[in-house]
Amino acid sequence: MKIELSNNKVFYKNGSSIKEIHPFWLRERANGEKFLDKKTQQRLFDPTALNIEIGIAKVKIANEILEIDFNDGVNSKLDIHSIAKEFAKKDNVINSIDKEKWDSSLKKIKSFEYKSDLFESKEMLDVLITFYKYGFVIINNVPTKDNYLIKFANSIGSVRRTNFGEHFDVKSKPNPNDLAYTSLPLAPHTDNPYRNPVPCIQILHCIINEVNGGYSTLVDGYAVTENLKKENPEFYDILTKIKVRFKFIDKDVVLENWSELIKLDEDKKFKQVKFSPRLDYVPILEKKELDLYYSARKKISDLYNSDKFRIEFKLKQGDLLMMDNYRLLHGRTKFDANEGTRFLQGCYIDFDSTEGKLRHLKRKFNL
Ligand SMILES: O=C(O)CCC(=O)C(=O)O
Ligand SMILES: [Fe+2]
Repeated sequence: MKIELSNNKVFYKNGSSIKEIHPFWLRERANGEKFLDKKTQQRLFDPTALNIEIGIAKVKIANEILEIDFNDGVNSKLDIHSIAKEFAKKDNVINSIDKEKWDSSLKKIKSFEYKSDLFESKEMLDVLITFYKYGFVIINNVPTKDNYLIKFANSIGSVRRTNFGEHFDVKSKPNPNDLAYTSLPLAPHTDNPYRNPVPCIQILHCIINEVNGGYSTLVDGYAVTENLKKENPEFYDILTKIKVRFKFIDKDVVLENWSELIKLDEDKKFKQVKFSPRLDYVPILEKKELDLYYSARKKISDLYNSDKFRIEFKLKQGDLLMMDNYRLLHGRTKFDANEGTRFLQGCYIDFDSTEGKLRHLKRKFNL
């Protein structure tokens, strides 16, 4: 990418293509202290109130700085590199971290040790990169007293409160309002598909684990759906098209959301999986279409539950598991509550928390 000038016009050259940059696009980026608040980098003027016919009176490039005099009297100096960065049309911080598909052959991924200054450290960047690569990360020895989980989550971003509260206690309880609060096994599922929007990231923090069972399980929904796309394109296709209804009922709330089991982005690439067969209601369709849908759902369920894709590990006291609820499925093996206490605390945060922290740390360490 190169910026070139000709006849008071600014062009960008990419390979053999040369295109003019709209003068108003450059004018909107006027960045002197009259135009941009130094601290917040927010505009001190409203570009929608300007005449969109504004043109360029004079322009030059010196020392990688594009200096423009606009014909409304404004002078602006723009860093060529910051203009070049704007030509990537997608977020280039998160998208530059390639997702690594994994299955049960995944060797132990890097786990991290908690320290009180973790959140502002370079290591935190590593924590977040691991999270974006694999869809989960584990941090050992996180303090377990006084709902420290909330402090932890709020040190990355902000806790997303739900009707379960700011956090929830995962232990076997009398009259549970969710099967998570029993000692039953939980097959791989994504959390809260009935919410709008669905919570992005789940954090589970092990406070006590005295039982023999109660292993945590994880499945990479990205790996499974890519496998399905290759092996059974017809199944993949229907699961990306039909919206099912997810529902959750409690005494003072009825939550409902419709969604495909495999959600794609605008480029038809993986965006999100939802899977919670205790909560989904398939719409009434032609019998033939339902034949295909039910076969497809059975197939993806078999894959999610197969030994080929599931990893299993035991969380010990202090371990904190942070997982992408749009990419991974999680569950647990059964346990016997008579053997002792198994107590996890959970909460949710959204992607703006981890993305915001990642960008902040990259800026802080000039990366
Ligand atoms: O008990 C567990 O390990 C997980 C429970 C669960 O699925 C949840 O809290 O969302
Ligand atoms: Fe769950």
